[in-house]
Formats: sequence, structure tokens, C-alpha cells
Amino acid sequence: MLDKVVIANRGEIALRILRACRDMGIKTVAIHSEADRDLMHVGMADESVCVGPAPSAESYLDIPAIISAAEVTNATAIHPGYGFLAENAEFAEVVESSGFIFIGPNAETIRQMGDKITAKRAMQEAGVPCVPGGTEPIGDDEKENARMARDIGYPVIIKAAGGGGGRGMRVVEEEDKLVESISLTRTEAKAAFNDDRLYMEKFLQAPRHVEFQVLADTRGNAIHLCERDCSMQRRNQKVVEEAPAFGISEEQRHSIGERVKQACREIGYRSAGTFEFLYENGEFYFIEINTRVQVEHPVTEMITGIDIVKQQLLVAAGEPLSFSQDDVKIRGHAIECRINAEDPYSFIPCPGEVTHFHCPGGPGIRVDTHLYNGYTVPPYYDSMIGKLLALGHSRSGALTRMKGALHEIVIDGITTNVPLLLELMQDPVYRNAEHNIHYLENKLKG
Ligand code: MV4
Repeated sequence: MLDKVVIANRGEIALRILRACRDMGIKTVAIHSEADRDLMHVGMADESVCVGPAPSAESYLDIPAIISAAEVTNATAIHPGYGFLAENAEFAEVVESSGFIFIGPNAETIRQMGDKITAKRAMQEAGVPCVPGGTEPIGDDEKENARMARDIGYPVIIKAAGGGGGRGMRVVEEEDKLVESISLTRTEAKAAFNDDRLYMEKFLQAPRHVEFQVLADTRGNAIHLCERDCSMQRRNQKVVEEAPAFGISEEQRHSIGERVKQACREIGYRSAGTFEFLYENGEFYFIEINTRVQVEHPVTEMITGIDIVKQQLLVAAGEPLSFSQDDVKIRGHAIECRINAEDPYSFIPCPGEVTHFHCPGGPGIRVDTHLYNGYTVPPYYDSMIGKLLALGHSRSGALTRMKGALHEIVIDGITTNVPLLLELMQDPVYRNAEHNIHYLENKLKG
């Protein structure tokens, strides 16, 4: 088993990784910036190393500094969490070439799946249903591109191979905008990703966002942990996530689950991963794969009872997964609300001192947060300060418990988005699960 893990992240996910290590008797090293000395997990870790000043580029993204921290503490492995360097193939490569285990997929897989064209081609070959559209990069032949778009049918969406998470995309409603849209998107892709390869897909107008969680080990075992619905989002920032996805049949779950497992085997996937789909008119369409543990992984943990981070640690140590597909059963329904230090309607970040924090509790309530009385939320990083989860026997039971917990939680001293979350839990469209990926933005437009 791993001896000592460097937690190369901050906030709630760093604490989450520390807790999994603690459960397994694995020693922990917390790396942190100068602004994060007071983070809870820094005090709880066996060792801590300051890797630089507040700005992420000089600390959490500083690869040599993180490798040095692993060396001076004689660590075995490095867990990147999510964000920061979690899907940075170069980082995974340097970690492994420096003699440490990277807790995640291997660098080549991260690189290949980070290329949205290669990823889509791999999925098509594995029989995963994809959005209609080519997996050849869009060329410069205007007639050829016009024919491609006509074959797909307008509206189409132009996407950057190096993009993802909403960056480097443009919708084209009619033919006379196609040439200009391709040119603009190519320029933006070159500037943002240093990669001007583009691809074209049918634009789905009102889909839901449904993603499948997978786990794969180094012994050829791959399982899926069912799906999550992440449609309640704003500008590609998820606000509320849940599992399982409302209205998905056992047959659909089995069919897509078998295909994503087959894809894992064919690409040699290792560790935790998420296959993102758009779901519209009863059909699934693959869009992207995320080669990291995700913010919303706890909703899957609550309905299956499987600790995803512990499985990552076991797989990194070369152990087999602790579960077979037959062990994966859904019990109940879980909802997650992301708690952000931000204005609930303008979304402007509101860092500052938390003068009083009261954590909700009771049956089926889980709170993943690094907050404590007197903690000061710094202005340098993402505004998410925690996740509130509620598990119920049914979706309506989870909704009731979530509402209660949102009324119980106290975070004095800073502004948070709790009022918006409460409003959403009482929103009739959300309560009837009739929302899609555009619902929240349209609702906020008033
Ligand atoms: C799409 C789409 C509609 N049609 N692709 C946004 C980020 C990345 N996950 C891909 N995204 C989308 N791709 C086709 N062919 C709509 C989106 C999209 C979206 C997808 C999932 C969750 C939230 C979203 C918000 C805006 C657009």
C-alpha cells in the first residue's frame, strides 16, 4: 500500500483526500501557498510544505515546487485532486519520471482524452454513442466545410480540440455565418490552447447533462458507478448535481454503462474518470471525458456506498478494485448543492472571515467543507467553500432533507449562494426535474 501521499490541492478536496488517506493509514503531506497556511487539512496532515506565494501560478501550479515537496518529504505518490494540475499530462509525466506514483490515469491517457478529437474518435470506435458530426479536424476548404455542415444539419457547433468545459465553442445557426465562425473559433483556439484544430457537431438545443462515473484498475477491471445529472449549471459552473439521473431506465443505464466500461478497457483507462453526455429526447450523446475525480463525486458515493477516493488510492498502489460490477447497487437518491462565497444573484466572489459556521446534520446529510469558525476565505482561488449533500430514499425525500439542511446551515461573516440554492430546491421546474442545461441562466435573466 502507499506509504505517504502528497495532496497537491487545497480546500475541501484536499481535506477529502486527507480523510481517505487517514482511513487507510497512509501518511499525508499537505502542500500549500502562503495564503493557505490556516487551511484545516494543513494542520491535520502529518507534514506540510509551503510551495510559494498566493497566486496559483506560483504555488499550486508550480510543478518543480510540488515535486521538490515530494522529494524532501520522501513521499510515495501525489494526488492532484481536481482543477489545478489534475488533467495536466506534463505534470503526470514529471511525477512518474521523478519516481512518484501519479494518482490518476497515466500521462498518455490524460493527453489523449484532453484532445477532444482523439477522445471522440476513441469513443466512437468503442461503440459509445456520440453527438452527430465528424472526428476529422475542420480543414480550410470552405465548400467542404459547408457540405459537412449541411450533412449534419444546422444549427451546428464548432469546438476546439484543445478546449473543453465550455471554452473554445461557437454555435452556427445558418450557412452564411459558417466561414466567419470557423475563422474566429480557430483564432481563439490558437490563442487559448496553442492548438487550432477544430471539429463540428450537431448543436443540441435543450439537452440535459448526464455523466457516468467509472473506476478502473491496473488488473483489467473496469466498473461504472451509474450516472449523475449535472444540468443545473450557469456558464459551465455546476450549481446542483444529483444521482441517479431522473427518468433514466435500468436498461439505458446498463447499455451506456457497458459501453463506457468497454471504452475504459480499449483505452487502457486507470483510476477514476467521468464520461460526459448530453441527454436529449431519450438519447445519450458523448461529448467529453474527464480524467480526474470530480467535485460532485460524493453524490455517487452516497447512493452506492463506494468511497471513490479510497479506490483511487488502492488502484495507484497496484491493488485491484474492491468491487465488481455486481456489487454496485443504487440505494436512494442524492443531491449536492455547491456552497460558494459569492453573491447569490450577481455571482461576484465575496471572500472574507467566517465569523460563525454551523454545520447541518441528521440522517442522510453530508457536508464536505474546509470551513471552521474564524476561517478567512482568501480572494485568490475559486469561490467554492464546500458542498452540502442530502441522501433520501427517493428524489422527493432528498429534496426535503436538502431544504432542511439549507435552512440549518449558518455561515456568518461572508455572503454565500445559500439563498439561491434554497430558491432552487423550491423551484417547481427543478422539483419536477423538468430543467435542462439552460434553465438556470434563463431563470436568472428574470
Ligand atoms: C454541446 C452542447 C450542445 N450540443 N455540444 C459545454 C462544455 C462542454 N462540456 C460541452 N458543452 C456543450 N456541448 C453539442 N453538440 C451544449 C454544451 C453546453 C453544456 C454542456 C453541458 C453542461 C452545460 C453546458 C452549458 C452550455 C453548453
